[in-house]
Amino acid sequence: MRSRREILQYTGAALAALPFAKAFAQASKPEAKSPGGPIVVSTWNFGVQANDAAWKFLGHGGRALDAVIAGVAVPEADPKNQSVGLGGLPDRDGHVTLDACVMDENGNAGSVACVEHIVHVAALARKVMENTPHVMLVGEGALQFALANGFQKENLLTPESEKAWREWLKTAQYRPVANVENHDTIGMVALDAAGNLSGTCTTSGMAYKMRGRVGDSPLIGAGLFVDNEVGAATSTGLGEEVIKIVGSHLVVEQMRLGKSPEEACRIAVERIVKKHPQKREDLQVGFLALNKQGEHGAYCIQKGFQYAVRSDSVNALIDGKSHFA
Ligand code: SD4
Repeated sequence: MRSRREILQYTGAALAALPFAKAFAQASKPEAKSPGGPIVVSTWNFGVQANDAAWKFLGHGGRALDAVIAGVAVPEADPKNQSVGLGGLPDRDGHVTLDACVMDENGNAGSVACVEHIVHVAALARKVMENTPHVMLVGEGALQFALANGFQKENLLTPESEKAWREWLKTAQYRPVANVENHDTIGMVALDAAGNLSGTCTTSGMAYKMRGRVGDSPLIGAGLFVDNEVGAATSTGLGEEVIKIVGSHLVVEQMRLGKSPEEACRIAVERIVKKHPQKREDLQVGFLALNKQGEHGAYCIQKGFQYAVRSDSVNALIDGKSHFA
């Protein structure tokens, strides 16, 4: 099996050698030729490593739901990743609060928001889906539920994240910039060999947010939506804008109308851009979609959003097309 570094070298060299459009076409081509699963896609460059973990299930006929939960567990447990799980940047008062949700092939959904002290919140959202009559638990109640279900209580604020927060406190200016250098959130959607779709989205949310702030990531329809008849979509970026257009649901509904994954993502992005026609450094949103045929695509507001794809024939990191150059 290739190491992560080898994969990045391989994909980096392949993409560097080609103009963007051609690289995108090449990377997408095998999916178009032999549609179907298994395939997994996820947001940002840390998606490459996460997809590897998901592939351990998908590549052996495993269920998409198991694959996505295992996949995102990698960045959740990585203390160096300051936007997901352990080591996530805190809110402006110094608390690390996590959001996550999950949907399976039967349309079941689970979600947790503003949870403290628990690393694997995507798995926790799955527990909410499978073991409660509810869809969403938040805050203290979500923590209690986690502890009652065997999750360990941990301090999620690493010395590095605490240092970054203390540095931020000197000016305390809230600028929600999300791009490849400082991205947040892993959204992952997968199609398994049985032809079933599932997805999850997990994040520490916007760094230095207000206490109690919840973004799009744990909201079914905003940060994630899965419809096993059609496809699945997830989002990253400024959650407030995604919530206001119920973004991932919009993407899936556009695929239902026959749009390709990329076109569906573009329509959702343009819904947001229409409200903010001027390019703004602090406004990034990216959507990522996978349809029932195993075709994938993404679109974002401004350059810088990348997504990772893994199937039998592809292991690549792809630049999402953007509205603004
Ligand atoms: C949020 N959408 O909390 C998340 C953050 C994110 O890239 O994805 N940033 O709003």
